[in-house]
Amino acid sequence: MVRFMVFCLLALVWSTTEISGLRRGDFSKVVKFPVSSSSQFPRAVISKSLPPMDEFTLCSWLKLTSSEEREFVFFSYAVGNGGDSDEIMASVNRTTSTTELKIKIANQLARLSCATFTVGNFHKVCITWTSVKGRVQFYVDEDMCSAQVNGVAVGTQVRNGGTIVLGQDQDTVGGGFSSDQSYVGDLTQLNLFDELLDQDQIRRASTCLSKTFKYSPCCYQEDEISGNIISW
Ligand SMILES: [Ca+2]
Repeated sequence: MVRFMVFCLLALVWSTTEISGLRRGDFSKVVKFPVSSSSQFPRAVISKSLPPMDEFTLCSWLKLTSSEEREFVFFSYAVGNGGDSDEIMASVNRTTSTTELKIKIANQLARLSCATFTVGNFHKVCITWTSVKGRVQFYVDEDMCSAQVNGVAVGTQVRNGGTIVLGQDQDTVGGGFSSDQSYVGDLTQLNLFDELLDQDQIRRASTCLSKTFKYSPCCYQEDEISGNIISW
């Protein structure tokens, strides 16, 4: 399977912050997504396509710093145009009563309330999907959210040939952004695997087991596993 490293691919398109040269496990490089009134909206582009995948695990450390009640998209992989462009789209969605994690795969939505995800703290979020039964599982700080979702993109494959954008939703490939879906906060150590990780592997993915650093990204050192598709 093709392996490529995120530090080779990230091209920053807002401000002058330099995030090239990321090292695996380097949490000193945190991508910050400030509130912005720019028509571009804060975002970073990984200008490399993903391979076709019939299962995957996406992990990242997220610190949401806005308490607005809306959707905050942290990962978007778009293929094609228009309504079918959400090949993968992952977000945090806040309402008056809940904070949900959401993911769209092949334009099909899974959502689940995860009470342990709180605003203003770093949390490790992992989302797994397999085309078998279309099963989606959400993990916050290594614990699976209360339930799983089935029937999402059953028997399909995530297509290749698209573009990844961090911190924004793409309605078209590389564009179609809207301010009310922009991510506001910090993001680091994003890892993507083209396989279904189990709970023990989730624990070792994207670093950090130490209770001391439970809510800060930290390096899990030799037992850490990092994404074979995107590795940060
Ligand atoms: Ca949109």
